[in-house]
Amino acid sequence: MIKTMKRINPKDAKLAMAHMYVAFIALFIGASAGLIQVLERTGKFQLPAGIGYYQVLTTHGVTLGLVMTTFFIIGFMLAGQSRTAGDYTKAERNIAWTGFWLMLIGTVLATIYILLNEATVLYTFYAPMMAHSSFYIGLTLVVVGTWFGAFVTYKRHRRFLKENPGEKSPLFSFMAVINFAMWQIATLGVASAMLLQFIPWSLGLVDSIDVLVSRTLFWYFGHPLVYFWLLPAYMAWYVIIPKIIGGKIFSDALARLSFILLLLFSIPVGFHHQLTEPGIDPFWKYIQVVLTFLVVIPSLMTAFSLFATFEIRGRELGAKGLFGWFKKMPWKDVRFFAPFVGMLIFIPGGAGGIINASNQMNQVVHNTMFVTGHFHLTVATTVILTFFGITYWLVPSLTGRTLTSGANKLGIYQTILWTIGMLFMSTSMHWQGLLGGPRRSAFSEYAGNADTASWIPFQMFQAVGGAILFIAMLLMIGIFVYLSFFAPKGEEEFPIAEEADGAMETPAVFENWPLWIGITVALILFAYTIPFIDIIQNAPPGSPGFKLY
Ligand code: HAS
Repeated sequence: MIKTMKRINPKDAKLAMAHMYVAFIALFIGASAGLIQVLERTGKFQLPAGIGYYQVLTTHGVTLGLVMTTFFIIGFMLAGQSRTAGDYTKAERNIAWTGFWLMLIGTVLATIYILLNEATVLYTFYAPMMAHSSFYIGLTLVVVGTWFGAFVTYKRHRRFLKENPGEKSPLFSFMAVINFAMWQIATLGVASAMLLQFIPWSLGLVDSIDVLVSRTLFWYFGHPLVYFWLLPAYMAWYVIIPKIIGGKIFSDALARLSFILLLLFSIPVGFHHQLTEPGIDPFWKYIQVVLTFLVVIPSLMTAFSLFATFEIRGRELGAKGLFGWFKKMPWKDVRFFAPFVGMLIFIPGGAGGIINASNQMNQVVHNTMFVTGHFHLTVATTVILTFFGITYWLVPSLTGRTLTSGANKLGIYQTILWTIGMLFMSTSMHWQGLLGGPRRSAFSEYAGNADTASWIPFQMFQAVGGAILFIAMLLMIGIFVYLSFFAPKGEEEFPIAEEADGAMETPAVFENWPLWIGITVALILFAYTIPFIDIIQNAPPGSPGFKLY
């Protein structure tokens, strides 16, 4: 039976909170690095003390893209599973703590080497740029640590099904299992690149690296990485938002189906990040572009489901017409407002993704600031605003405090500031990209070049956006600290919605894991086996590697 209590077991709460602390420290470091970057790109600001632009960019990408997201997501998923499927056992909790410590040790190790300027290889660590071996070992520990969290999640889900024969599993727990399954299958790619290529190469055990193999393994992981960020936001949209607006989940079956489709199609699509790379047969790029368009479908299903939830709730409250629901939503409740703005921004963010994925258009935008604009809308707005929306109730619920009306109001300001800052940043990034402005380029790379003068105004806009975002980040950190340590003691609801009456029954086949994992593996083998053999058979001599620092 699904638990209805408001708070979770204090020991599970402590575990989830440990992840949150690391996530918010990473947010502070990463967003501060972001401000420094946009200032450097105005050409009016010199980095002090010999700090390099690419070092700061690596800090920004790794702390936000890999550390902040991963810790937040695992903390959220563990808390949500404990809330919906029930407490973890002592053994399960110990496994999750082991994962947490491994991730933390790995993060500290990688961060030390980035700060020492010995791992200035950006968050995608493309070879032949070479980092200190400890950076790769650190990241590998982070990945291995996440597998412990995954294992606990599968175990708890299974235990629920065993303890409640014939009952449907909680939707949240089901979604957490899908997200971890996708992550685990995907991280096998990056883990093999680390263990078989980067670590031996950076230790000097081999003297060269096959660049295309390493990039292919990275992007086999890299696209599902972005869905690993997105799916927890979808969990909140499907399971939590309906409760916050006083409504119900439109359809449990539709939600599960969309997650299954995301599992199936999110991995065999990595080539859409490599469309301009020589060495990969265009036929297989074409196949993966087709699969990319298939992975858009579950997002459209999600949009449909959300509109249905909003409309049904709106009509219950007396709304009429297609968009009458709009006036009936709880706009003053930050738990709704922040994720809603995230959803809204996902409409242009998703459209940008479809542009990127379209082969011919990709030739125009690849490696330009357009792509940077795309991911500042998707991950840095849609996903992050949803994570902030979760923080407002999750943190007080875990720490035994309450979301006060003052903190709620500050949260609304925070959301508005973040959105304005990001609109400045990402609009100018998209535009600059269309004018050919390259991504990942320090001002000093093109300073004084007459052809590039047209980019400068956009970089000024990015600096304005970055400054607003920095203030918004400080505000968010302040709210987080307040909710963690200073808000009044009390009980904050952990909102979990129920399914609408009369919704279609959830087919039992959705719980058939060998089937879904089997199809996922088959699709991956189909999309990757032949081109991968081809890449290896026709490999040019390996690259010796170089350092950016
Ligand atoms: Fe992407 C590059 C294609 C989604 C993140 N992407 C990136 C990179 C990142 C990233 C980080 O095909 C850069 C990587 C790097 O460093 O090189 N992306 C896509 C496609 C989608 C997509 C097809 N991306 C995301 C998401 C991300 C993310 C999500 C993070 C969370 N992306 C690409 C491609 C590249 C790429 C190429 C490589 C480019 C290159 O050349 O390097 C799709 O999943 C998007 C589908 C989404 C939709 C939107 C559905 C809308 C919803 C909201 C409903 C709103 C409501 C409110 C209900 C179709 C669900 C409405 C209210 C009203 C009042 C109207």
